Amino acid sequence: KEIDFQQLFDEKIENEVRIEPKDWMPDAYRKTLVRQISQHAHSEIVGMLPEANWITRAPSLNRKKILLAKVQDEAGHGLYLYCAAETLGTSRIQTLNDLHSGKAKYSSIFNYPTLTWADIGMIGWLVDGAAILNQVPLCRASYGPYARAMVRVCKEESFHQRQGYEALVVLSKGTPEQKAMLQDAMDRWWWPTLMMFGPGDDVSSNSELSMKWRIKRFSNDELRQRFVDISIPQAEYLGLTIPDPDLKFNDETGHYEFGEIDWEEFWNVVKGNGKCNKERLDARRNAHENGAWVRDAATAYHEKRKQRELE
Ligand code: FAQ
Repeated sequence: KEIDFQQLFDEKIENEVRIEPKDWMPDAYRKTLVRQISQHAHSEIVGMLPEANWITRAPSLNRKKILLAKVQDEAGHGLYLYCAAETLGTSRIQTLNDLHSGKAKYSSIFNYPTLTWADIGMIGWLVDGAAILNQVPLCRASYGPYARAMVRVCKEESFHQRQGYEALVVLSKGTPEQKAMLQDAMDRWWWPTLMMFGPGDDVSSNSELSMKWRIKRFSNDELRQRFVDISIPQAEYLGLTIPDPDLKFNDETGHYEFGEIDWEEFWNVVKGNGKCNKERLDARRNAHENGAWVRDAATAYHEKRKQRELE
């Protein structure tokens, strides 16, 4: 009897059995996973840049050590995720070429500049906070290598978020200048962080299939709402004003209602016209070109060893 691979796949999804690299899967499932995982990997790698900008200027040796460790963690997440994408049959070099040519997307958030030390705390608190909310459900994604990678990534992101919030608590108890710096960072990062969750559900083109295939478990708007509900009390503890005149708590629903997101700004950044898109891609291309000698040396070493084994 002929095996119905599609049916087998559907049953696995239905019964929460993980799909593994050598299993049969629909082409569109493979394609959307390659899309999401590679975008995610690029975000981790490009995401190192705004923070790396402050490693040399961290206010103490201790802060520098923490920031170095965090940025290294992000590199690890990126490499983990490139490996997960490779299990779907893509080559690393193709994935990287797509980033360097500007074809591939990465998270809009990393196209904003880090102007002050408070921005580094904001990235930890808000950006890593948003990343955790989005990624904890991905630990249950239907594709095994992606879901397993997310477990470790989320543990590390939790530490990142804590260190960011702690740095902001210190600023919130500081001088008037430090408090003003904190508020200024909040004013610049709040809205772009809400955009990280992606377009509204009505225009989120990939959501329907990703939810059906149990890659995504919650919609963009659901996660964004959860983020707002969690973050407002934390912002209040820091003594911050939320830069949204329309924000109000709805007693009936138990949720915060918030103002309209500037979607024009979001799509503009996604299309490559944000404040730092060019700078970020230039930095990645330069890093790749400057690292060519390492790849060449590794290849030459490998060839030499192979030759020796033959002799
Ligand atoms: N930026 O149909 P949907 C981190 C695109 S965390 C740019 O809703 P989907 C940690 C989307 O790709 C950040 N583009 O898409 C860290 C699609 O275009 P396409 C990374 C965006 O996939 C912290 C189109 O819009 N996290 O790096 C964005 O169902 C601190 C339509 O959107 C992840 O990648 C955006 N914000 O939902 C590192 C998590 N949003 O591909 C360093 C995994 C949407 O059709 C420092 N990814 N687009 O051409 C996901 O969960 C999903 O892919 C979403 C988007 C939720 C991001």
